[in-house]
Amino acid sequence: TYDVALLGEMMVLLTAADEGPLASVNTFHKMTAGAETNVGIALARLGTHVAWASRLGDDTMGAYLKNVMQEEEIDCSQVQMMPGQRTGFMLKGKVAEGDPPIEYYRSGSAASAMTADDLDTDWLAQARHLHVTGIFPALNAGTYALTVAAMKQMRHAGGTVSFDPNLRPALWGSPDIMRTSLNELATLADWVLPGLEEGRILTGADSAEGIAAFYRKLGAQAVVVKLGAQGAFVQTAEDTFTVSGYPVEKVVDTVGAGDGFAAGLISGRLEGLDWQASVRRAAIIGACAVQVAGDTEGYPDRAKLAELDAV
Ligand code: KDG
Repeated sequence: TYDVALLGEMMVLLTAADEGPLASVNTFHKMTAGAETNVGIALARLGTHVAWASRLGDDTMGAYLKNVMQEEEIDCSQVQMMPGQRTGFMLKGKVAEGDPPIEYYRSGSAASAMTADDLDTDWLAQARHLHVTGIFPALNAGTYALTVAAMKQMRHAGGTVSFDPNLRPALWGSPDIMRTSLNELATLADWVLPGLEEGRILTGADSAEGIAAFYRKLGAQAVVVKLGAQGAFVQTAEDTFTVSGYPVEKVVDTVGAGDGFAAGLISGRLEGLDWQASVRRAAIIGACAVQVAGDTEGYPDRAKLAELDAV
């Protein structure tokens, strides 16, 4: 049995060593990307048992990614290496501030061909929780249907589902399709975790309060609106409050922070912490993630988390 089940595409991330337009950068560092697998890595570092279902190309990059996940002690028994297919990758620029430019090389990748037929309900039944982001379902109708089926199945089996909309306009056909599809997925989630700007785009509400009210009405048990350095706004059936941000010395790269945040929240809740303590843990891990160049190398283990939490 596992604590958390994940679906989603993992990619090789080539991150620029120097600032400047991607086309003129000569040196890239090889790392890993993928919102769902980032969450998995952050959870596993805390000792949460994670299982990941996906496909990789039967190529060098696929072997590299699978090895990374296994080294993080994530169960990959549902990861298929597809003969003759390719593993996706992406480029990420280096910036002095703000979000970095990214470029995808993922269309036609092995993971993007998954459909609802790939859902193994016995596998999913072994987990207590499913975490979903808006990225994998954005790839195409097949991955969307697979995501919906997994969310429905998890709730049917009595588990909980968290959902991070993770807006990626480049992956959706249009802003309207993006909004409608992501809000439909939100109706199948117990915990909805938008960023403030994402929530504004998806709901039309201006404030964190308005965004939380929108998703509570759609049936979410808890809505956590991420406010970046300001922390997070939380609304549950019982309570409404704000958790302050954890101090950061220098922001190096914001990508991966939302995934670390989700992992902190999920691990806290599954360990029986209350919402306040879980969101504080989420904010700590988000703060760790923004201080490094890659998505995942900042995620703390238990000892590091305890040290940071004591400050
Ligand atoms: O949340 C981080 C992800 O955005 C990053 O790892 C890449 O999955 C990714 C994507 O598709 O943008």
